[in-house]
Amino acid sequence: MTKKCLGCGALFQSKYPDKEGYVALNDLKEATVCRRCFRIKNYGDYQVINKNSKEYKKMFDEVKDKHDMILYLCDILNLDDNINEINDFNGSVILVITKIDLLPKSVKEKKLNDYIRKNYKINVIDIVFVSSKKNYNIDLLLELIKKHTKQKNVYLVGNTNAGKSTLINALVKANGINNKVDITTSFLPATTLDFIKVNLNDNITLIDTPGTICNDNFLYNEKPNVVKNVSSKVEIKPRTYQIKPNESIIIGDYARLDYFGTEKNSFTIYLSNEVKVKRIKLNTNDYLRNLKITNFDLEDNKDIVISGLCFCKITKEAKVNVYTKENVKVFSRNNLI
Ligand SMILES: Nc1nc2c(ncn2[C@@H]2O[C@H](COP(=O)(O)OP(=O)(O)OP(=O)(O)O)[C@@H](O)[C@H]2O)c(=O)[nH]1
Ligand SMILES: [Mg+2]
Repeated sequence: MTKKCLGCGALFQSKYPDKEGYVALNDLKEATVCRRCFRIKNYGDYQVINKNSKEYKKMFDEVKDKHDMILYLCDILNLDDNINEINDFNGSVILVITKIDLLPKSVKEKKLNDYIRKNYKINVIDIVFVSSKKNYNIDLLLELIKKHTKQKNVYLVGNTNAGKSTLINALVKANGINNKVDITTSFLPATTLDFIKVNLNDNITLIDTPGTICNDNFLYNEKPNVVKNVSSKVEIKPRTYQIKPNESIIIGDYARLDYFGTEKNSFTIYLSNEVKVKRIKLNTNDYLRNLKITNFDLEDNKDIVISGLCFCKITKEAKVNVYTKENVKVFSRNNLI
């Protein structure tokens, strides 16, 4: 009988140590997780599995065609137009905004809810803001799932790292029936490799899916030590700068914002607390100016978002040049906060 890894969903195999699902032949009978999951869970060690992004896309498209309940997860720090793809799903969708513990507590859920409803035209049963880490709104989501699930299956979809596997572990724990579930989670992309079915109760099965890989996200092009550095683990302390015309903000070794305005402006950066930010006079140096440039001519109350790295709230109208690595998506949107 073919066995699947309970941590990542990969089929077990004993032939190729570098490929997904590897378990040494001697351990095959007893093993519940593959060697990669065992190492992530026990040593925080991570083995990158090179899976073709087409394979992920195929799995995602498969779920789009289903008429089951869908939980579409979006990390609050990664909110962008991609969530409009919710309307492509045949099933009924609950939008779950994750990692809400990373925003300052002063940010009101109602305001975020109104923002999403106003800025994205999505067809959802509800929007729920959760933190699996702080067990926030997990019971509320559990109730909604039980209330709206008509067929047995509930699929969790969304970008890689959105927190799907962490949320399933939290939902199952909160439900209190099946307490052996421990899907592998990690701060690096592409942790879950195949569908993983978890029975919530006799009527509902939660199905974890491998996250979509967006190659234009800062995180997906960086080495593990950089990903670790820029991934927020605790509440972000926003950093506000009163910027004068012809000043620049340097974000770690990753991005630069040059400000060309006519008057003083306020820039508030939401970024991992571990990344250093410096303000300099524009012409002090050319650091990071060799990177891709994106020009913005913004009205007042806009955010500049560097996908996967940070967002910067700018109060007044502004001309800003942003420098980032070539394939990273940079865009503006209305102020989220
Ligand atoms: N601060 C915070 N971090 C979270 C929360 N939920 C998940 N994370 C972290 O986010 C990272 C990704 O979580 P996963 O559950 O592995 O994400 P995933 O969506 O299953 O990712 P893939 O399997 O790659 O598709 C891990 O480092 C988690 O600890 C949360 O509520 N708050
Ligand atoms: Mg996962």
